[in-house]
Amino acid sequence: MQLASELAKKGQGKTWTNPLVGAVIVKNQEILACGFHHQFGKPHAEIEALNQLTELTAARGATMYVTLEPCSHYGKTPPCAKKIVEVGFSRVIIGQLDPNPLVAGKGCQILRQAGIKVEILNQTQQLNPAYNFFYRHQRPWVTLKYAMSFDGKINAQSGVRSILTGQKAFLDTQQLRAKQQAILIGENTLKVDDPQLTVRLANLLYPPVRVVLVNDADQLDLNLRLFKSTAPILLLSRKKSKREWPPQVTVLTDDEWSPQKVIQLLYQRGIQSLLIEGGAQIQADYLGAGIVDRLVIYLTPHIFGGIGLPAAFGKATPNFINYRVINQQQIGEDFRFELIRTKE
Ligand code: AOF
Ligand code: ZN
Repeated sequence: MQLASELAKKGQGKTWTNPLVGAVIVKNQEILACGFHHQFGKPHAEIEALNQLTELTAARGATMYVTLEPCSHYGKTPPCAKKIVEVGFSRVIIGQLDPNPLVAGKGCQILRQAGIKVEILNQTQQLNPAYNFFYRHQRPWVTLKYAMSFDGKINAQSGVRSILTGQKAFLDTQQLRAKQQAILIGENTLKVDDPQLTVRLANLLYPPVRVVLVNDADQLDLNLRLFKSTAPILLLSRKKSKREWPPQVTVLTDDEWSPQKVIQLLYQRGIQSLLIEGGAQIQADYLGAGIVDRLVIYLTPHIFGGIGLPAAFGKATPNFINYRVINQQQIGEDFRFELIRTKE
């Protein structure tokens, strides 16, 4: 199962909206074949492994280790569970059940009904945290990320972009972004920081959708760096747009884009993970609404001093739920804290 999990990770960044899945075929304590899900729309891990065999008969009586319950539905590909039965496996060891209601236990049922021994280990959930969360809670898995000085400021000067963290922390945030399907910021951050919100370290097949909450999309300066990249952009505007937009831009209008409304919209669009990157007002709104599942905080050894500089949260967050630190480490000059809710 460990090998199957390692294989699964090779699909990182290419399988959304599908999960990362790996499979290993074993007979007489010998590995006959391995496979993983390479890309959305391509064959599933189990089929990739079977395709490595010169003769399918070699797998008769064998054991399949697979990180996710084999599927039971006709999607882009026919059901893997049926194929496993057809080939004549005697045992299937499964990392976790599939939370996707299309499958959810039906894959196991097909296998068991055919007399195949099925074991569920419940140990591969961490491969696909967002995928699992999305189906369990019917909304994306939300991470809130910010950097602040030792005296709790997120900017060295009001209204001016400041780079707080060092190069190593920058690389770390790029890794974090690479695993997200959407990134959210507010209009103020867009104007002050002029961020690209792209993943520069890897050429991703599905770069995160850059979501920006704005008052009036038509007032935005098209020279902003956001518009220079072809990664998708979703502008959630309060005023209707009459502008011609570049092809990567979608504009949606509503009188009020509350956190709940935004999260619901992203859910409907199949977005399984969201990273909130500022600023102070949005951070407070989303934390206050109780929809932040994880916090990633970079603490940088500067003291800016003075009063009136923006703090990490623009207002009190009365619904603040308890979070606990699950990981802390030094990254170059900076310190990184990862927190999750005490209760889900
Ligand atoms: C994968 N890879 O290796 C396994 C999956 O549209 P389809 O046919 O590709 O079906 C996608 C669903 O199949 C996916 O959401 C998950 O429930 C199930 N199993 N998916 O992409 C795999 N075993
Ligand atoms: Zn399948």
